[in-house]
Amino acid sequence: QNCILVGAPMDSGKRRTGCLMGPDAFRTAGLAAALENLGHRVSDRGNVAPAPFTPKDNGKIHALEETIAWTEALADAAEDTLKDGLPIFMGGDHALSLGTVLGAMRHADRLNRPLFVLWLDAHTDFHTPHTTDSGNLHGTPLGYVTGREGFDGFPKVDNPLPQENIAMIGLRSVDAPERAALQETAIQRVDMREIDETGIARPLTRFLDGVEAANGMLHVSLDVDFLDPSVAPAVGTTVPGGATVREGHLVMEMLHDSGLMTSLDLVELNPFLDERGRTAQLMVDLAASALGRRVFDRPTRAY
Ligand code: DIR
Ligand code: MN
Ligand code: MN
Ligand code: MN
Repeated sequence: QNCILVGAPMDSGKRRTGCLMGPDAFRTAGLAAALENLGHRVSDRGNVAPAPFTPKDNGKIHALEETIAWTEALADAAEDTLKDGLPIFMGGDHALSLGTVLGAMRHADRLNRPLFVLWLDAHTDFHTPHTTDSGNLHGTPLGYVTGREGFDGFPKVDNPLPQENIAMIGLRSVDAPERAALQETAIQRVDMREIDETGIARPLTRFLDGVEAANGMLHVSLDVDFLDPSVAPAVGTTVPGGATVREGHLVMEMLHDSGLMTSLDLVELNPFLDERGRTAQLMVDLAASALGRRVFDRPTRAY
Protein backbone atom coordinates (compact mmCIF):
# COMPACT_ATOMS: atom_id res chain seq x y z
CA GLN A 1 0.00 0.00 0.00
CA ASN A 2 0.89 3.62 -0.47
CA CYS A 3 0.46 5.08 3.03
CA ILE A 4 0.33 8.86 3.25
CA LEU A 5 0.79 10.45 6.65
CA VAL A 6 -0.89 13.82 7.13
CA GLY A 7 -0.54 15.82 10.34
CA ALA A 8 -3.53 17.79 11.60
CA PRO A 9 -2.29 19.67 14.69
CA MET A 10 -5.77 20.84 15.49
CA ASP A 11 -6.89 21.85 18.98
CA SER A 12 -9.98 23.96 18.29
CA GLY A 13 -12.57 21.21 18.80
CA LYS A 14 -12.53 21.54 22.57
CA ARG A 15 -11.16 23.75 25.34
CA ARG A 16 -8.40 21.60 26.83
CA THR A 17 -5.29 22.03 24.70
CA GLY A 18 -2.53 19.58 23.83
CA CYS A 19 -3.80 17.59 20.84
CA LEU A 20 -1.81 19.93 18.61
CA MET A 21 1.24 17.96 19.75
CA GLY A 22 -0.31 14.74 18.48
CA PRO A 23 1.23 14.57 15.00
CA ASP A 24 4.75 14.89 16.39
CA ALA A 25 4.03 12.28 19.06
CA PHE A 26 2.89 9.83 16.36
CA ARG A 27 6.06 10.59 14.40
CA THR A 28 8.21 10.17 17.50
CA ALA A 29 6.51 6.87 18.33
CA GLY A 30 7.62 5.60 14.91
CA LEU A 31 4.45 5.40 12.86
CA ALA A 32 6.26 5.69 9.51
CA ALA A 33 8.86 3.04 10.36
CA ALA A 34 6.20 0.66 11.70
CA LEU A 35 4.35 0.78 8.38
CA GLU A 36 7.55 0.57 6.31
CA ASN A 37 8.48 -2.58 8.21
CA LEU A 38 5.24 -4.12 6.99
CA GLY A 39 6.33 -3.53 3.40
CA HIS A 40 4.34 -0.39 2.70
CA ARG A 41 5.54 2.68 0.88
CA VAL A 42 5.17 5.54 3.36
CA SER A 43 5.35 9.25 2.75
CA ASP A 44 4.83 12.01 5.30
CA ARG A 45 3.30 15.09 3.75
CA GLY A 46 3.88 17.18 6.88
CA ASN A 47 1.16 19.14 8.62
CA VAL A 48 -1.95 20.76 7.19
CA ALA A 49 -2.69 24.34 8.25
CA PRO A 50 -6.14 25.89 8.54
CA ALA A 51 -7.43 28.29 5.89
CA PRO A 52 -7.19 31.96 6.99
CA PHE A 53 -9.88 32.86 9.54
CA THR A 54 -11.02 35.68 11.83
CA PRO A 55 -12.07 34.53 15.30
CA LYS A 56 -15.35 35.86 16.71
CA ASP A 57 -17.22 35.35 19.94
CA ASN A 58 -19.99 32.85 19.31
CA GLY A 59 -21.24 32.45 22.86
CA LYS A 60 -21.14 28.85 23.89
CA ILE A 61 -19.60 27.52 20.66
CA HIS A 62 -15.83 27.32 21.07
CA ALA A 63 -13.52 28.36 18.21
CA LEU A 64 -16.11 28.12 15.46
CA GLU A 65 -14.21 30.05 12.77
CA GLU A 66 -10.99 28.15 13.40
CA THR A 67 -12.80 24.83 13.16
CA ILE A 68 -14.47 25.87 9.91
CA ALA A 69 -11.04 26.86 8.55
CA TRP A 70 -9.59 23.45 9.46
CA THR A 71 -12.59 21.71 7.93
CA GLU A 72 -11.99 23.42 4.60
CA ALA A 73 -8.27 22.62 4.59
CA LEU A 74 -8.65 19.02 5.73
CA ALA A 75 -11.44 18.21 3.29
CA ASP A 76 -9.10 19.31 0.49
CA ALA A 77 -6.21 17.33 1.98
CA ALA A 78 -8.34 14.19 2.26
CA GLU A 79 -9.64 14.52 -1.26
CA ASP A 80 -6.11 15.01 -2.63
CA THR A 81 -4.40 12.23 -0.72
CA LEU A 82 -7.13 9.66 -1.43
CA LYS A 83 -6.22 9.95 -5.10
CA ASP A 84 -2.70 8.75 -4.31
CA GLY A 85 -3.09 6.13 -1.60
CA LEU A 86 -4.31 5.45 1.90
CA PRO A 87 -4.16 8.63 3.98
CA ILE A 88 -3.60 8.40 7.72
CA PHE A 89 -4.58 11.62 9.48
CA MET A 90 -2.59 12.19 12.64
CA GLY A 91 -4.62 14.40 14.96
CA GLY A 92 -5.41 16.66 16.45
CA ASP A 93 -8.78 16.44 18.11
CA HIS A 94 -11.85 14.74 16.66
CA ALA A 95 -13.12 17.92 15.01
CA LEU A 96 -10.61 17.11 12.27
CA SER A 97 -13.06 14.47 11.07
CA LEU A 98 -15.52 17.13 9.94
CA GLY A 99 -12.94 17.74 7.21
CA THR A 100 -11.49 14.29 6.58
CA VAL A 101 -14.87 12.58 6.26
CA LEU A 102 -16.16 15.38 4.03
CA GLY A 103 -13.13 14.96 1.77
CA ALA A 104 -13.61 11.19 1.69
CA MET A 105 -17.27 11.70 0.78
CA ARG A 106 -16.32 13.93 -2.15
CA HIS A 107 -13.73 11.41 -3.32
CA ALA A 108 -16.17 8.49 -3.12
CA ASP A 109 -18.85 10.53 -4.90
CA ARG A 110 -16.47 11.17 -7.76
CA LEU A 111 -15.73 7.45 -8.06
CA ASN A 112 -19.44 6.70 -7.77
CA ARG A 113 -18.84 4.42 -4.80
CA PRO A 114 -20.60 4.58 -1.45
CA LEU A 115 -18.58 5.71 1.57
CA PHE A 116 -18.90 3.90 4.89
CA VAL A 117 -17.61 5.23 8.22
CA LEU A 118 -16.50 3.19 11.22
CA TRP A 119 -16.44 5.34 14.38
CA LEU A 120 -14.38 3.81 17.20
CA ASP A 121 -15.14 6.02 20.18
CA ALA A 122 -16.63 6.14 23.67
CA HIS A 123 -18.82 8.95 22.33
CA THR A 124 -21.26 9.22 19.44
CA ASP A 125 -20.13 12.70 18.24
CA PHE A 126 -23.60 13.25 16.74
CA HIS A 127 -24.21 16.75 18.14
CA THR A 128 -24.94 19.85 16.12
CA PRO A 129 -23.95 23.40 17.11
CA HIS A 130 -27.55 23.70 18.37
CA THR A 131 -27.62 20.60 20.56
CA THR A 132 -24.13 20.65 22.08
CA ASP A 133 -23.99 21.48 25.82
CA SER A 134 -20.23 21.71 25.96
CA GLY A 135 -19.88 23.95 22.90
CA ASN A 136 -17.01 21.69 21.82
CA LEU A 137 -17.20 20.96 18.13
CA HIS A 138 -15.24 17.69 18.44
CA GLY A 139 -18.62 16.30 19.51
CA THR A 140 -20.22 17.10 16.14
CA PRO A 141 -18.52 15.44 13.13
CA LEU A 142 -21.12 12.72 12.60
CA GLY A 143 -23.91 15.26 12.95
CA TYR A 144 -22.23 17.31 10.23
CA VAL A 145 -21.54 14.62 7.65
CA THR A 146 -25.03 13.13 7.98
CA GLY A 147 -26.50 16.50 7.04
CA ARG A 148 -27.99 17.62 10.36
CA GLU A 149 -28.95 21.28 10.61
CA GLY A 150 -27.02 24.07 12.29
CA PHE A 151 -23.62 23.96 10.62
CA ASP A 152 -23.88 27.49 9.22
CA GLY A 153 -20.57 28.71 7.80
CA PHE A 154 -19.15 25.21 7.25
CA PRO A 155 -18.64 23.85 3.74
CA LYS A 156 -21.97 22.62 2.44
CA VAL A 157 -22.48 18.87 2.65
CA ASP A 158 -23.83 18.12 -0.82
CA ASN A 159 -24.66 14.45 -0.45
CA PRO A 160 -25.01 13.59 3.24
CA LEU A 161 -23.61 10.27 4.38
CA PRO A 162 -26.45 7.71 4.57
CA GLN A 163 -27.13 6.66 8.16
CA GLU A 164 -27.00 2.97 7.19
CA ASN A 165 -23.35 3.45 6.18
CA ILE A 166 -22.18 4.35 9.70
CA ALA A 167 -21.26 2.10 12.62
CA MET A 168 -20.24 3.44 16.02
CA ILE A 169 -18.42 0.93 18.21
CA GLY A 170 -17.29 1.31 21.82
CA LEU A 171 -20.06 3.60 23.04
CA ARG A 172 -20.44 4.42 26.71
CA SER A 173 -20.95 8.19 26.93
CA VAL A 174 -23.92 9.54 25.00
CA ASP A 175 -25.48 12.93 25.77
CA ALA A 176 -29.28 13.07 26.06
CA PRO A 177 -29.90 15.05 22.85
CA GLU A 178 -27.58 12.71 20.94
CA ARG A 179 -29.40 9.66 22.24
CA ALA A 180 -32.78 11.10 21.30
CA ALA A 181 -31.62 11.94 17.78
CA LEU A 182 -29.81 8.64 17.28
CA GLN A 183 -32.82 6.53 18.26
CA GLU A 184 -34.51 7.89 15.14
CA THR A 185 -31.67 6.86 12.84
CA ALA A 186 -30.43 3.71 11.14
CA ILE A 187 -26.89 4.31 12.39
CA GLN A 188 -25.44 1.08 13.79
CA ARG A 189 -24.69 1.67 17.46
CA VAL A 190 -22.58 -0.81 19.37
CA ASP A 191 -22.23 -0.01 23.06
CA MET A 192 -19.82 -1.60 25.52
CA ARG A 193 -22.59 -3.84 26.84
CA GLU A 194 -23.05 -5.42 23.42
CA ILE A 195 -19.28 -5.90 23.19
CA ASP A 196 -19.31 -7.55 26.63
CA GLU A 197 -22.15 -9.85 25.63
CA THR A 198 -21.21 -10.90 22.10
CA GLY A 199 -17.58 -9.90 21.67
CA ILE A 200 -16.43 -7.14 19.37
CA ALA A 201 -15.96 -9.35 16.29
CA ARG A 202 -19.65 -10.02 15.73
CA PRO A 203 -20.94 -6.46 15.26
CA LEU A 204 -17.81 -5.57 13.28
CA THR A 205 -18.31 -8.52 10.93
CA ARG A 206 -21.90 -7.49 10.37
CA PHE A 207 -20.76 -4.01 9.39
CA LEU A 208 -17.85 -5.10 7.18
CA ASP A 209 -20.08 -7.55 5.32
CA GLY A 210 -22.27 -4.59 4.39
CA VAL A 211 -19.30 -2.53 3.21
CA GLU A 212 -18.05 -5.39 1.06
CA ALA A 213 -21.47 -6.17 -0.42
CA ALA A 214 -21.82 -2.52 -1.49
CA ASN A 215 -18.25 -2.28 -2.88
CA GLY A 216 -17.86 0.62 -0.47
CA MET A 217 -14.92 2.73 0.55
CA LEU A 218 -14.30 2.74 4.29
CA HIS A 219 -13.12 5.61 6.44
CA VAL A 220 -12.10 4.56 9.96
CA SER A 221 -11.96 7.13 12.75
CA LEU A 222 -10.14 5.95 15.89
CA ASP A 223 -10.60 8.14 18.97
CA VAL A 224 -8.10 7.39 21.76
CA ASP A 225 -10.99 7.26 24.24
CA PHE A 226 -12.39 4.17 22.47
CA LEU A 227 -9.76 2.41 24.59
CA ASP A 228 -9.95 1.98 28.32
CA PRO A 229 -8.17 4.82 30.16
CA SER A 230 -6.05 2.28 32.06
CA VAL A 231 -4.24 1.48 28.81
CA ALA A 232 -4.70 4.80 26.97
CA PRO A 233 -4.57 7.65 29.49
CA ALA A 234 -3.53 10.44 27.08
CA VAL A 235 -6.92 11.85 26.19
CA GLY A 236 -8.93 14.71 27.66
CA THR A 237 -12.23 12.86 27.82
CA THR A 238 -11.48 9.50 29.44
CA VAL A 239 -14.45 7.24 30.16
CA PRO A 240 -13.93 4.07 32.22
CA GLY A 241 -15.04 0.73 30.85
CA GLY A 242 -13.53 1.00 27.38
CA ALA A 243 -12.05 -1.41 24.88
CA THR A 244 -9.11 -3.55 25.94
CA VAL A 245 -5.80 -3.62 24.10
CA ARG A 246 -6.80 -6.93 22.50
CA GLU A 247 -10.26 -5.69 21.47
CA GLY A 248 -8.53 -2.75 19.80
CA HIS A 249 -6.08 -4.98 17.97
CA LEU A 250 -8.77 -7.44 16.93
CA VAL A 251 -10.76 -4.65 15.28
CA MET A 252 -7.64 -3.47 13.46
CA GLU A 253 -6.58 -6.99 12.43
CA MET A 254 -10.03 -7.68 11.04
CA LEU A 255 -9.96 -4.38 9.17
CA HIS A 256 -6.71 -5.46 7.58
CA ASP A 257 -8.04 -8.90 6.66
CA SER A 258 -11.09 -7.28 5.09
CA GLY A 259 -8.96 -5.18 2.75
CA LEU A 260 -11.70 -2.55 2.91
CA MET A 261 -10.17 0.40 4.78
CA THR A 262 -9.37 3.33 2.50
CA SER A 263 -8.56 6.11 5.02
CA LEU A 264 -7.85 6.39 8.75
CA ASP A 265 -8.01 9.09 11.44
CA LEU A 266 -5.96 8.79 14.65
CA VAL A 267 -7.51 11.40 16.93
CA GLU A 268 -7.67 12.95 20.40
CA LEU A 269 -4.16 11.93 21.47
CA ASN A 270 -3.03 14.55 23.98
CA PRO A 271 0.70 13.94 24.52
CA PHE A 272 0.68 16.41 27.43
CA LEU A 273 -1.35 13.83 29.37
CA ASP A 274 0.64 10.78 28.30
CA GLU A 275 2.88 8.55 30.39
CA ARG A 276 6.21 8.39 28.57
CA GLY A 277 4.51 7.98 25.23
CA ARG A 278 2.61 4.80 26.03
CA THR A 279 -0.68 5.96 24.52
CA ALA A 280 1.07 7.23 21.39
CA GLN A 281 2.84 3.87 21.11
CA LEU A 282 -0.40 1.92 21.50
CA MET A 283 -2.07 4.00 18.78
CA VAL A 284 0.91 3.36 16.47
CA ASP A 285 0.70 -0.37 17.21
CA LEU A 286 -3.03 -0.35 16.45
CA ALA A 287 -2.41 1.43 13.16
CA ALA A 288 0.23 -1.21 12.35
CA SER A 289 -2.31 -3.97 12.99
CA ALA A 290 -4.73 -2.26 10.62
CA LEU A 291 -2.00 -2.28 7.98
CA GLY A 292 -1.09 -5.94 8.35
CA ARG A 293 1.01 -6.55 11.45
CA ARG A 294 0.13 -9.96 12.88
CA VAL A 295 1.52 -12.72 15.05
CA PHE A 296 0.94 -15.50 12.49
CA ASP A 297 -0.60 -15.65 9.06
CA ARG A 298 -4.05 -17.17 9.06
CA PRO A 299 -5.30 -19.72 6.56
CA THR A 300 -8.65 -17.96 6.23
CA ARG A 301 -9.60 -14.39 6.84
CA ALA A 302 -10.60 -13.61 10.39
CA TYR A 303 -13.73 -11.68 9.64
C1 DIR B 1 -19.00 15.37 24.22
C2 DIR B 1 -17.86 15.15 23.25
N1 DIR B 1 -20.15 14.49 24.00
C3 DIR B 1 -19.37 16.81 23.95
N2 DIR B 1 -17.34 13.93 23.29
C4 DIR B 1 -16.14 13.50 22.86
O1 DIR B 1 -18.59 17.65 24.34
O2 DIR B 1 -20.40 17.05 23.32
N3 DIR B 1 -16.02 12.90 21.75
N4 DIR B 1 -15.06 13.62 23.62
O3 DIR B 1 -15.17 11.94 21.45
MN1 MN C 1 -14.67 11.44 19.34
MN1 MN D 1 -14.53 10.24 22.38
MN1 MN E 1 -21.96 16.93 25.03
